[in-house]
Amino acid sequence: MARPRLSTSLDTIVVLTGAGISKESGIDTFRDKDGLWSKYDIEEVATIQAFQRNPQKVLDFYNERRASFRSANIRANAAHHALGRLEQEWPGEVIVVTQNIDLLHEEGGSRKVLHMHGQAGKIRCMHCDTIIDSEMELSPASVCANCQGKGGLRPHVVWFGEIPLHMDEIGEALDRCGLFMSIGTSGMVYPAAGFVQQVRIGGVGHTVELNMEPSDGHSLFAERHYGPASEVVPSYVEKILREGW
Ligand code: BJW
Repeated sequence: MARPRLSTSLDTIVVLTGAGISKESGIDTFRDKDGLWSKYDIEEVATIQAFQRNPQKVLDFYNERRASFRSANIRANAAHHALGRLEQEWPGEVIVVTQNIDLLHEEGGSRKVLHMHGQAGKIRCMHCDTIIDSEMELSPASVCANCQGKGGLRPHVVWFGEIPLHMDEIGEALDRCGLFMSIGTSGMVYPAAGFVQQVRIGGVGHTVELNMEPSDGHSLFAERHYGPASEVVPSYVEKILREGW
């Protein structure tokens, strides 16, 4: 295993985020006690098989979820803003890799954001692969404006069994980063859960977990801090900007 080295100001920082960073903005997580998967069956709303079996049920789930993100109460919190500040003030590159489909990182000021599980504000046609920005409510009768096909429009999100987006770019960034931070993710969903191992085995980066509680893979991180994202993230960002890692 490569030994992490001390930071230099040109190091790339990769920040992986999960649902926990948006919890204090009013968006439910998945696997907490009150999370989405305590109310919905994953197999019925988050797989392509579910969509083929019962598209109305899957689209109802996503129509409601996508609409809820547009509520005026859903705003970036101090953790998103701290990462925006990190990108502005860190002399090297900062890449946010998010599993979240909301746009709160962008609202918090981050410009380099890779949405590996898609985006709530986009839809995709499975007939012609066209992806467009759209807030429209989808139904099995919705027609694609590009190919005129019916029944193929779906939210542009990544369900279980599908390949996450931007994987080549993410893999390359993990191999060369000086710091890998994992924020607000349970570490239960791959490939994101394996990023820390990739950094420790193949890269040179220091690894840090910031979460409400120890994640599944917490022991793989060299440094760990626990508490609400709105507190631990600004405080860790402050420390990095002051003295590195
Ligand atoms: C706070 C906080 C606060 C709370 N402050 N923290 C065995 C069988 C079948 C499949 C597999 C298998 N083993 C592995 C797989 C693959 C599968 C998988 O991982 N399954 C596991 C369940 C085992 N993965 C996939 O299928 C993925 N694709 C894939 O692997 O393709 C193959 C491939 C990969 C790479 C290259 C080539 C090929 C796709 C996964 C798609 C996941 N999709 C979803 C839905 C997205 C759309 C939507 O949002 O609706 O993504 S499911 C859901 O889980 C969502 C999330 O992004 C993802 C991760 O959840 P996250 O973000 O970690 O949330 P939680 O709720 O789990 O955790 C929240 C954390 O925050 C907790 O720790 C809290 O403590 C903390 N917290 N409040 C700080 N205030």
